Parts: sequence; C-alpha cells; structure tokens
Amino acid sequence: MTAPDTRIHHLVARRVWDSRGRPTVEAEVHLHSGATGRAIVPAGASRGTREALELRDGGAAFGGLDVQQALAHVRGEIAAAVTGLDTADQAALDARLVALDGTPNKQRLGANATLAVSMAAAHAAAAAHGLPLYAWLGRQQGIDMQANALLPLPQIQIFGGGAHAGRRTDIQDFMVQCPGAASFAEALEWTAEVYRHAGLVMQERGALAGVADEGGWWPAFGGNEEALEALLRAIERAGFVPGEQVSIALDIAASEFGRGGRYRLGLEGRELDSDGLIEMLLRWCERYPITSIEDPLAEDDAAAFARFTQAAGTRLQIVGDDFLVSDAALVREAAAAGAANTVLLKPNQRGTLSETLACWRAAREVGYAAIVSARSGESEDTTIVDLAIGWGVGQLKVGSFARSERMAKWNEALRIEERLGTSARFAGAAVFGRNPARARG
Ligand code: 2PG
Ligand code: MG
Repeated sequence: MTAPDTRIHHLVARRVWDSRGRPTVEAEVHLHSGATGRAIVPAGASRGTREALELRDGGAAFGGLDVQQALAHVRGEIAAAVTGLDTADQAALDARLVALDGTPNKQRLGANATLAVSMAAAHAAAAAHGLPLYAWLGRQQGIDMQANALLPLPQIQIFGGGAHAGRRTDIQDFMVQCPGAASFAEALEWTAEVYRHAGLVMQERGALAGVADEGGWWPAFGGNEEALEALLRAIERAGFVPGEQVSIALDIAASEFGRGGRYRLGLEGRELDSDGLIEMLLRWCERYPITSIEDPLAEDDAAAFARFTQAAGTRLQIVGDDFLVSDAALVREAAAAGAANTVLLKPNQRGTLSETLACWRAAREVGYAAIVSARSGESEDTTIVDLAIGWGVGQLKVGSFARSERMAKWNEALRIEERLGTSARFAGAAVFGRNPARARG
C-alpha cells in the first residue's frame, strides 16, 4: 500500500465558542490525500505567568476576548508557512510554527493560533492513515496500542472553587481519584456515585449553590477544610473505602491567593506565610485520604515548593501546574531543586504538541510522573484524551463529572477502553507506586 499524501493542502480557521461562552480558535487542516483534521483550543482562568500567550483582541466586544487576530494569523502567515509541509512529521511542523512565531512564548502569533494548527495537523495525519489519533500518536512513540496501551487514572473534580467559582473557596479543585478501581469504566462508575452523594451531602447542609466552571458543585462552605470533610463524607456515603478505593486530590492553585511568600485565605479571613500553608496542608494530609496535591505553593515560591516536597514527596503526588507550565526546562530545573514530583501537561501552556511532548519526555527523564489536563474553558474537542493514551502518560484531569465539554472526554476514553479491550491496562493504583519519590521513601 502506498503511503497517503499527508502534506498540507490548505488550512481553515473559524471562531467557535467555548464552555464559558467565550470566543476561541478552531482550525482545520486539509491534506493532499483529502483527509482532514480539526481541533479547538481551550482557555484557562487560573494561569501561570510563564504560560505561552493566548492572543486576544482587546476592545469592547466579548470583554476583549475575541480571537480575530489569531484567526487571521492562521489564515495568513501560518497557512503560508505550513502549506506543503508533511503532517506525518509533527516535530518538523511544530518547529516551523515555533520558528515562525519567533518569540519565547508565542506572543506574536498567539499560542491559540499555533496550537489549533498543531493539533488539527495530528488529527489529519491520523485520519489519512485510517487510525484513531491515540493509535497514530502511539505509533510515533513506538508504543503498540494493540499490546501496550495504558488507560489513564482519572482525576475528577467534585467541588470547584477558586477562580472557577467566584473564589467561594480559596482552594480551587477538590477532586477524587479511584486507584482501587479495576478499569477506567469502573473509576467513572465510582466517581458518579461520589459526585451524586456529594451533591446530597451539600444539599443537606445548605451548602449547594449550583455548579462551577468545570461542572463541580459550587460550594457554599464556611471554610476550606469543611469542603474536604464533606468530600470525605460523600466518599463514605457512596460506600467506598477512603484512601484505598477512592482518594482525594487537590489543586490548591496557590498562585491565585499568594505571592512573595504570603497567602491570603479570603474565605477564612486569615493570612499564612509559606511554612504556615505547608503546615496546614500536611495537617490535611494526616486527616484526609489525600494522594495528590497540585500547586501547593505559588509559582514564585520555589524554595517552599521544595520544602513541601521534602516533607511529603515520598507519600504524596506533588504536581506543578502554574509552577511548571508544561515546560521541559522548568521540569528539569524543578527536579534539580527537588521541587514537585509530577507535572501537569496542558498543550496550550506551550502552544504546540511537540513542546508538550518534550515536557513529558523531560518528566520521564527526571523520574517525574505526569497528568494530561484540560483547561477550565473547554469545548467538545477530545484531543487530550488521545494524548493521554497515545503518549502513555497514565493520568488525565478533565474537570468534573457534569457538563458535556467534560463528559465528551470521559466518554471518549470509555470508547477507547472498550475498543482496546484486554490489550489495554488501566493505570490504577500503579500510578502512585510508580512515583519515584514515593518509591524512594
Ligand atoms: C488548573 C485548571 C484546571 P485553569 O488550574 O489546573 O482545573 O484550571 O484552566 O483555569 O488553569
Ligand atoms: Mg492547576
């Protein structure tokens, strides 16, 4: 069989709308073979300052968030530069996008413009080969999906707080993981029960105020720890053994309420220094079945990040999101300083798939685990599910267990698990066993 002609024939860019009703970029890549690929970029609300730049138009319309300049870049400069390039060579295509932009953070063309094209190109190449995207990505990694596929352990939000819920709690994501589940499908079944029971517990306490940006319950608690306590209660009432079957994962998103080593807990009307925050988190880890904490300290508080990792990194997954912004160099730096042991992978923090992949490679080199993650502003696009499975990352964070921009991704992973059948392994509890910091302890 002759290889399909996977060179780019032309691009299409259009403005579509994300899960917050805000403009975002969709790109289509059309190949000479006739195959096409399409992708929509997401948008964050709690962002690291070192993330690649998302180009927004400013001005009065849509709160300044329109993306006409990014769309124009796709239709103009980017189309001119990538037409004729072979999508089968994702690294070369992405290198072209990086060079064309010419800035360290995509501030000229916009990471929303470059990522839309990067992802759509991968979809088109996979389609031309008649493969699902995860299988195409796996093949490029040398992973045989028919023999060695890894289904991710999901991290699923139950309450949304912080920047996703009017700062109703200081802590941003109260999530669960189901390391005791035997399959991805079972992990979702268990999460569905916990999510439902959490809603009931909150209703009884008069603490339910709707849903937050990512579909988690909008919590009206009097303090941050009350939310943790309610989550533990929900896990128990759903009939699971806390810590063994279902554990708690937190995204503190500390950069949102702390800077210069001072942390202001607005909900509780008090301020902590770095060590005060570390102490509070360590106390929570003693009282609650917590297995993962993301951004426990602010992105500018690297020394305290390392102190926290020193204190808890052998028994806890410590994740850098705003702290590491999916950047390979920052992961290497953090590893040298002993800060964090896991990195969150968000393609739009970098602006191309290849740079995100480079971060995952750096993570493996230094012995860090990784979690592929959605943003708080999402769409029906399910590319990140393919990344998690195709790259064999082992964990996936998508938001809550409600709203279709989230469910589209969970459901897509279910379909892939079914299609792979017994050839796929569920990451499950092995995720934490594999954590090198933990293994050392
Ligand atoms: C995060 C994400 C998802 P945002 O902080 O991890 O919860 O939020 O996309 O707003 O950065
Ligand atoms: Mg985060």
